Amino acid sequence: DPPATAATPVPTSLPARAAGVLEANWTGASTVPSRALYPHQWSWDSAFIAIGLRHVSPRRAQTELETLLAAQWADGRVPHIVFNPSVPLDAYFPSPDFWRSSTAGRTAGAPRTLQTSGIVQPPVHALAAWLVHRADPRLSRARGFLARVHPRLAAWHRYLLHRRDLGGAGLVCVVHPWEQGMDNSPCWDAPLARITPAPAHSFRRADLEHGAAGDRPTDLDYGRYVRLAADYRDAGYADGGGEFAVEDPAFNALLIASELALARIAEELGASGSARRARAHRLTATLVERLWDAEAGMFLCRDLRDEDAAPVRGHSGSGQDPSGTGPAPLPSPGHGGSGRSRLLRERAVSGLVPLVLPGLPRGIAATLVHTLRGPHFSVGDRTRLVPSYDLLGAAFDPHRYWRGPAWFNTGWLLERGLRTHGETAAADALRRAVLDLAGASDFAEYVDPYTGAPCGAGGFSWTAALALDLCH
Ligand code: 9YW
Repeated sequence: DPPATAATPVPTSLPARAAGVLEANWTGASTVPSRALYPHQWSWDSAFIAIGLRHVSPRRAQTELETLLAAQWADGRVPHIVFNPSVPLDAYFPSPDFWRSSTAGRTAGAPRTLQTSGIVQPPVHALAAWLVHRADPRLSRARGFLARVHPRLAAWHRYLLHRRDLGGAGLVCVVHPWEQGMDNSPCWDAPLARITPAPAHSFRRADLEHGAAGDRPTDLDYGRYVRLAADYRDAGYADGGGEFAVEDPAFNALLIASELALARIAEELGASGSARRARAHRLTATLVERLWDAEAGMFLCRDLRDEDAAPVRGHSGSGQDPSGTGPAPLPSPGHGGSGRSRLLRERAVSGLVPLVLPGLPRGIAATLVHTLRGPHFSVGDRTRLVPSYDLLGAAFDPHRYWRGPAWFNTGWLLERGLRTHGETAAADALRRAVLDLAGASDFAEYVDPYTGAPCGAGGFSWTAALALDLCH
């Protein structure tokens, strides 16, 4: 090697580069997912970001979650976006004037002064809060961090378990594809096909100014997203009546993982965690009962609005708050446990995420590992990182958002799942892949699962945060 000169750039380590991304995307109270494409605070992004940020600044990681939870609605929902009032309205669509949370969301208890969206995202927050606490317990106790976030997290879970149990079986439903966080997953194609799209001229997409059209959802997708969100808003964000209702495996698995974290948080605060642990156990059994598909060797989504599906007998509704820590249980607004529903046959990464659950039956965990390695996902073989969708699926596209590309948050979750179930070598390999591709792609939003080529936004916060976490 030639001797280094003043002009030779000193290679910066991966953790330092990742921390640099988080620093650049920090706004003073929270972190934007990406400066250009997503200039506000996103809910599950903030949870993943806090998990990485805790290694750089436990204080900032706590603030990240506190800022998000400060925008919680009185009914317990944590909105999927908290808008930054200093960002111009046309920087992101749908903007606050679309959601109109402070007026349309009044009955549901939206904040009066903050502007938010009215839908939610996966509940990774209690898990994040617990991990953030553990990074610096002394600081956390001195600031009363867990004592302050615990009631909000408990209310958040209560909202999901009571207001969103639309199937009456105990699992939580998403009422919009954006809620599950994997916006244009082929899982939504069938339930979305029933939705009449909003006319293209009635809205203006801002995402295409920052991302390549071939990497993003289509205009037709957007028309349907807009229609569903507008209908929800026009119903005052009341739950139960919408045309889209799906039980998703990742959303529910993350809720269960967060219930387990809430049990530990309760214990740290001197209360009992056993009721929450028991509930997590029951929910895991319900997840298996409702969404496991032995033939596919993975979990699938259940569509609750398919009029052509055969009626199914429901299970007993959750209806209770066994923790006894919150207000009286609310009646479920769903269909009371009966109704028509159908498993959607698409194989998406969401159906592998339950591997993160320690209480998964051993045979199911082993089958998931097998499926991860098999031809549909080819992890450790033909793909470099877990694809978001079935490599053999008709809708597979290696570049289009959640229809094939590999994302780092799902990589992180599956790494954790593999480790939880004793698959140490596979977990180590996935960890290496996440770190290599995060660094090589300059912390891309997502990558081509075969080549690792970067797609979407660069300098993406959760990519940096989760890579940072895996460095520790
Ligand atoms: C959009 C912010 C969000 C993520 C979602 C992802 C995308 C927003 O970006 O949705 O405009 O499509 O799908 O999971 O939280 O990073």
